[in-house]
Amino acid sequence: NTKKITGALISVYYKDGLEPIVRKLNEEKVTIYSTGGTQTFIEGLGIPVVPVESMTSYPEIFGGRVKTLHPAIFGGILHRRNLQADLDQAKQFNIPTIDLVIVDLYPFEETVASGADHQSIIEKIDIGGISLIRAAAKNYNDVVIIPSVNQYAAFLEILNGQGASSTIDQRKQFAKMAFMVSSHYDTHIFNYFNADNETPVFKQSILESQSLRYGENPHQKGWFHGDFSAMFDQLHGKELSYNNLLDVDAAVQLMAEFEKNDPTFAILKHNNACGLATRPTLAQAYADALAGDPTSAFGGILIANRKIDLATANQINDLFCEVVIAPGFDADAEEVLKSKKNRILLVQKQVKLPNRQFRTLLNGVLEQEKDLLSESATNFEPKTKTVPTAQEVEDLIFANKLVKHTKSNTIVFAKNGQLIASGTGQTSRVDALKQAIEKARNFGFDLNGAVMASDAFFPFPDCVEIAQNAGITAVVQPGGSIKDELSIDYCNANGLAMVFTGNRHFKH
Ligand code: 93A
Repeated sequence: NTKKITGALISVYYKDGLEPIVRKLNEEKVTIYSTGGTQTFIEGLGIPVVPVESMTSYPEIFGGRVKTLHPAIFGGILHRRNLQADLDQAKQFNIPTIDLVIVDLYPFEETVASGADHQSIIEKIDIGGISLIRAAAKNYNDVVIIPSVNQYAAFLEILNGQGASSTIDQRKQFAKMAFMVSSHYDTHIFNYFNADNETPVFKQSILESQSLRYGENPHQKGWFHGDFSAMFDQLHGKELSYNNLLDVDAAVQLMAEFEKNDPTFAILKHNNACGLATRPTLAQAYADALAGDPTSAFGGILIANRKIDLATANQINDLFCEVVIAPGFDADAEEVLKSKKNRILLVQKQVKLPNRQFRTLLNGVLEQEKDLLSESATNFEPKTKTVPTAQEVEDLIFANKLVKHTKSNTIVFAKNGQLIASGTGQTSRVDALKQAIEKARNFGFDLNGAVMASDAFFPFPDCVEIAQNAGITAVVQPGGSIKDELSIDYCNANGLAMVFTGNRHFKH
């Protein structure tokens, strides 16, 4: 599947880096075709070159706006070498064979950045070059496309290694880079035309777009790029807002941890759980999730891992809440919940969500894999003389799942399958712990026998000491601090059980 290169079309804006490639092609007896400036450059190296004008019988016209846009050139690239009809037509119309295209596009991005005037910027929209790239990439079966200076090194290595030839894998790889170059180029043109910011910048991407009433606040515009209806059936209520969507995402990711549990209900506010409980019935789970923090639950996002029944719906109905998400709703339960006009009811479909996360910052984007690591008892490494009881192990697993979905720094308390309290998004771990203790007491919980989970290690033994004084009997944390021993010593001296997971679960 190796193909020889016999004819090359070279049209590059910046000539840097081209010389070794052209010399090698010449050595290999490849016919070189070229446009004005590139032709002059190659001739300057003392290498023979055929001007495109002699292929098209046209000069460059309209100030260079039309130089390569001609059937002789595009036919030379696009005719299929394995189709006799195409070969016959190429012969009939005197079309040359072009099996290598090297392009370096007009520097559009750079011209915009230089502060040039509008007309100069428009002139830097490359038409012929981008078409050459698309044509050669489309016909990667027969043609090698070098779409920018960034591919010169890889191509030179091929030339030096195997002469003027290419394999199908190499051609396909270059074609991929070609479409990357062309989409990147067009994105910059789009961004320039979208200077008024009226159109969302992701609009040209493969995602569907929908404009939202507003962004995080009413004075900010907002859009959602994605297909909401592929994930949820909305049975009732107003249109979801930007903040609703953030909460729905947090709720769905949190509940995925408890998918296989007994009936579990969670209430979220500002992307954090303020209540969560696992119980024999969903109605009980709801009641105990609400008990976790009835104040925060007002205006909250509710999610269940079971179909919502009438008993649960009747209880939910007393609460003002924004969204209720569940795998389904019994007909009578749905009727009850629909009594509030704006209340959003969502049936979650069984679809796999992407495992990547993106976030914009500075002038770029951060990308990472989602934190899909979830610990069970087998991941618990006992660190203390006292080991957790069976119930404590259950609660440690439970609290550790919650900690992963709560903003850092965080501390989570749990007892008998119920979230007792958490400290969320604090700048110090001790503050998160103190917040959790205060909340637990405010809502009338007895912390004796409750367990504690931490998203990251304890740098000092102060956390275990404060927790133990509040009644906590077992602790799960990643470990890994140089002062781990001090926390372990404190637990041993005071009868606390502590296990390490080795896995940190920051959420920023
Ligand atoms: O104005 S264009 O879009 N019209 C064309 O037909 C065309 N063909 C190639 N610009 C065109 N090019 C571009 O010219 C190439 O992408 C390259 O950037 C540049 C090379 O011109 P020269 O060889 O004259 O320096």
